[in-house]
Amino acid sequence: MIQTLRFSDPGFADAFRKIEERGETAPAGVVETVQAIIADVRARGNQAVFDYTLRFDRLELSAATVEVQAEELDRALASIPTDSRAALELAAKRIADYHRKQKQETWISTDEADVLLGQMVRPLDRVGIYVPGGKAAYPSSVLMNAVPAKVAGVAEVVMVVPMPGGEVNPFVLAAARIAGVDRVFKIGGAQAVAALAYGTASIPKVDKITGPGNIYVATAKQLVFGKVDIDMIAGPSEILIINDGSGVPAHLAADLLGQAEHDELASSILITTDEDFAKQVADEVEKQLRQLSRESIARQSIDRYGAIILAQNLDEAIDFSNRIAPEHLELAVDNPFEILPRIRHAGAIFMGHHTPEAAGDYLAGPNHTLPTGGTARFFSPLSLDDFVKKSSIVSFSRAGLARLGKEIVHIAELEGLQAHARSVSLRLGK
Ligand code: HSO
Ligand code: ZN
Repeated sequence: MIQTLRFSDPGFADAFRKIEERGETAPAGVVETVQAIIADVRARGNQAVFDYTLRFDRLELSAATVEVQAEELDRALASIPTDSRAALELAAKRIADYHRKQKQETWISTDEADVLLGQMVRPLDRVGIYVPGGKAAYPSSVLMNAVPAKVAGVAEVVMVVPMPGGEVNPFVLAAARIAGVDRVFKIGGAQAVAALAYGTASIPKVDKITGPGNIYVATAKQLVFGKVDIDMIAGPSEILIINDGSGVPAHLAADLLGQAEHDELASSILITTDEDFAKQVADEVEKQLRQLSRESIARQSIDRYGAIILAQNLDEAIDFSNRIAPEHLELAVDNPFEILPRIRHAGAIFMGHHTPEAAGDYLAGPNHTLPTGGTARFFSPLSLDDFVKKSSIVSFSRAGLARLGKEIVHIAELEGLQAHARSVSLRLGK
């Protein structure tokens, strides 16, 4: 049964710490293992990647077979049911429309000192998208990463996806095709991240790596950061639902379980002001758990990291939410717009009784790659900004340099940098 807590419970702090600290410590040896794999891929390139793929994915690859051919992507797209294709295409379109609105334009303007200043926005040249195999092979994640990259104008989007034993989810390949992914490679794990970061004879070096992965992948991304950019370090995912006693308990129970079924380490919390409602949700969670094909995963998550918290009022619930900065926040209340202005930290906010998180996972439009583990305090959802970078533009006229030159020379001299000072004074003929 999902635990019910009150802030006044003596065990509250402990119960809550257990939830917050979940998944924080990587199993011993992961960093060393990943470091060794990265070093090996740097040293031996393709052959190291093929060796690890044989060892971890039981798949024998060569330069001739590591890449999924364009015809294979076309075949995957043709092989899926037409309604699956239509659903994925609708999602891709809505994701593209939303991210297009995030576009930042290049700007140039002249200031009061007659200096022309601007900012030029340019897409990254090449991006690598990591797509997990197995349990978490989600076509929706392919769309959420590749579509914004394409909307941003990234010239080449490269995807890596492990194919254990040669098997791959056809929907993942179909989604790649729909999103316009340019090249797909049958590799995964830390070796794939290393290959994307440093390049091998077969795998092109990228400028940025995005996408979710297991602890080895996350660690590898962390270790290659700086050599390439990465999106974020995602921890186990979570949902917080704020409720005022309005709505349908079964709906909120389903939302909690939607998070729980992702991962044993996921956390699903409902905070409500209504004790009777809390009981009904708890019963519903139990009932619906038994109907899930991923019952075992969801049950472990609910038992360890699920909770229903009884709040005295909505103020208390909002304070709590701001303290934990949840990845997903549902405002399952009668008037969500009334409390929205008081929400300070959350990855994505789902407003009202007709907005389940799942809508955002798939096709509302905003990205489902969100900051986890309280990092919504300072991180934002994956967005178009992740796929562009900016250059500053500076152009002085002679008059402009004359107007500001004295202060430039002054600061240069104050720093003891004579050539800096001279580069200005010589131009001004002094
Ligand atoms: N809720 C997940 C995303 C996802 N859900 C993919 C279903 N498929 C993390 O935000
Ligand atoms: Zn989800």
